[in-house]
Amino acid sequence: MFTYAIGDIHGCNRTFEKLLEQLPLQDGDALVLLGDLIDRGPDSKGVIDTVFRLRKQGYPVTCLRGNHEQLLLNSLLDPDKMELWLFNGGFQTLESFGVKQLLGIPERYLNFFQAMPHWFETQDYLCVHAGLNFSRPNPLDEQYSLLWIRRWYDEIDYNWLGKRMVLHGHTPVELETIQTQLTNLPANQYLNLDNGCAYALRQHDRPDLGRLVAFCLETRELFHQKCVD
Ligand SMILES: [Mn+2]
Repeated sequence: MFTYAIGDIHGCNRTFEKLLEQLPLQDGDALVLLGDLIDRGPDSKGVIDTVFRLRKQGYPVTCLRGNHEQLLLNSLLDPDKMELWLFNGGFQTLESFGVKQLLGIPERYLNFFQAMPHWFETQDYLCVHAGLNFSRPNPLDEQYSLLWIRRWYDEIDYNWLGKRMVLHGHTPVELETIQTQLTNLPANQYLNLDNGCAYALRQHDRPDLGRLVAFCLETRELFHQKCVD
């Protein structure tokens, strides 16, 4: 039985489905999505529907909360936060649901967002969206950093971390960086799986980005799919 972790999908459901086709998924295998399933890309609703389909097929799919899901949830509680979410890709998410307002999104999807955990742990791995604030006695207590932190590698408290390896997304890096981090995984104990899939959708000067990345926790094999959305 294998577990596959997948980086930030950002509404790129066609790419997500193509990546899934590449994975040798078998009964009993599990998936961990590292957050930011929604926003920016064209089909956030479709991404959640793909998760629902996989679960129906019997695959346990853990969907971590990313800062983008948190922006959506914040807007639900406080309409003043709405603009920030909309301008960070929330418009595209509403569009994918064919609605103009957040409350137009069907309840089962809102319940899905509300239920997303901030982190997930296996025997060997700690999975988070962005990273950890190691200045805290228990870095898992600081939800803000789990969703937003960048450049935390120099602060890692290896006494606290023990033998666990951290898998995360949130900060797009080149495929080459991901491969180097994989080589150094036993020593450094961190691996970023975000190659900025949604960057392929907009004008940018980062041709080294634009793929969705998956990683098998047991075999340590990397899979990647160029954005087709
Ligand atoms: Mn993020």
